Amino acid sequence: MSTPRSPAAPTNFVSKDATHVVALSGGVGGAKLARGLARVLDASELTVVCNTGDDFEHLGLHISPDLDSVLYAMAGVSDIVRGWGRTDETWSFMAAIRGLGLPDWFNLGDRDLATHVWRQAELANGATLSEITSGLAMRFGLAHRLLPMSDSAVRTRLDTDAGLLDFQDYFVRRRAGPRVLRVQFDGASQARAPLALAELAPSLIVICPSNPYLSIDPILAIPDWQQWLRQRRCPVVAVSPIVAGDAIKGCAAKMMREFGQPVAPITVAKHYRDHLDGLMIDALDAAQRGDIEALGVRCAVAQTVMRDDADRETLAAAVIAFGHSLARAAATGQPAATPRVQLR
Ligand code: FO1
Repeated sequence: MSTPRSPAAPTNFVSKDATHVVALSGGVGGAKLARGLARVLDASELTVVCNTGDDFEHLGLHISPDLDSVLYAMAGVSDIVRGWGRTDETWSFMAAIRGLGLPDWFNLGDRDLATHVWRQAELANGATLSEITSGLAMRFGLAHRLLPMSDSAVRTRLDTDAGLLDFQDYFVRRRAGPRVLRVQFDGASQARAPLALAELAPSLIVICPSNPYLSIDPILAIPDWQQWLRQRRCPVVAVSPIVAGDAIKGCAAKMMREFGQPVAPITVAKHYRDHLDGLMIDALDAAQRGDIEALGVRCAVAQTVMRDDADRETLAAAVIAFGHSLARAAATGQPAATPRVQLR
């Protein structure tokens, strides 16, 4: 039985007229909500901070999968079905790689390759990952700010029943098959955020529906981001990546089972509880609302599965309304009203 706690830092919230949402995101699920947020917020109202623990070097190229998934989603050029890479992709490069007998387990589409060649060239010129990301964002016509969690290398590695594996070896080459015992983020304790975080004064922090262990924890493992979260003056709201006992995509559900945890939004609430004020769960999990609130985390119910841009916008607007209702409630000392969210 877990002990209820008071919400993370509500009495310190400052009431702000201006909206500035900082969204912490991984790839696929996070990218969808990032797109929704970008569609309902002005350029000055949103910063997306992206996991780079999945980054690796492949065929001489620096690959930043989550940054690219978010970049492509926000720009409206992502492949919705695959969840990664660009739409209208062609695969001549991969056919040529295969023809030469080179490693073909990680697929780089022809259009995607252009991003990688430019990123690699800029890195060779001495540019930082955040400089390159803002250059790419500009080239893809993004109005909103997109940041890597750090300019230094942080590498997610998984201790598994098949040994210690690099993230992409586990996730793509071995199709997330091995049993995960522990996750580590090499380089995180020395890594710095890519800017002075006092510059980011959000009215709301959103943890996107990404894998908590693989996509959000690498950001939380960096001391600058930890301290920023601890000193925040606004609510933190997460969207559960778990719906009806499964992950919408990826291996979060499998990892929860391997860690002996229920595959349920409450596991997400407990995982983030040091930082979390509110959790948005899917209508299919509405019955779990009371258990989550008993932890001291406010809970709102919505349609969280995003099939199209209308879903992404509706969820983004609901998350913002939920977060700001928590800030208002803390400012007035009143309990936050249960957010009424439109269900389809
Ligand atoms: N995921 C796969 O499952 N197979 C791939 O071949 C693959 C290639 C790939 C290329 C570029 C890129 O930006 C992402 C890519 N991903 C691929 C996704 C990547 O593994 C992500 O790290 C995961 O989706 C986790 O967010």
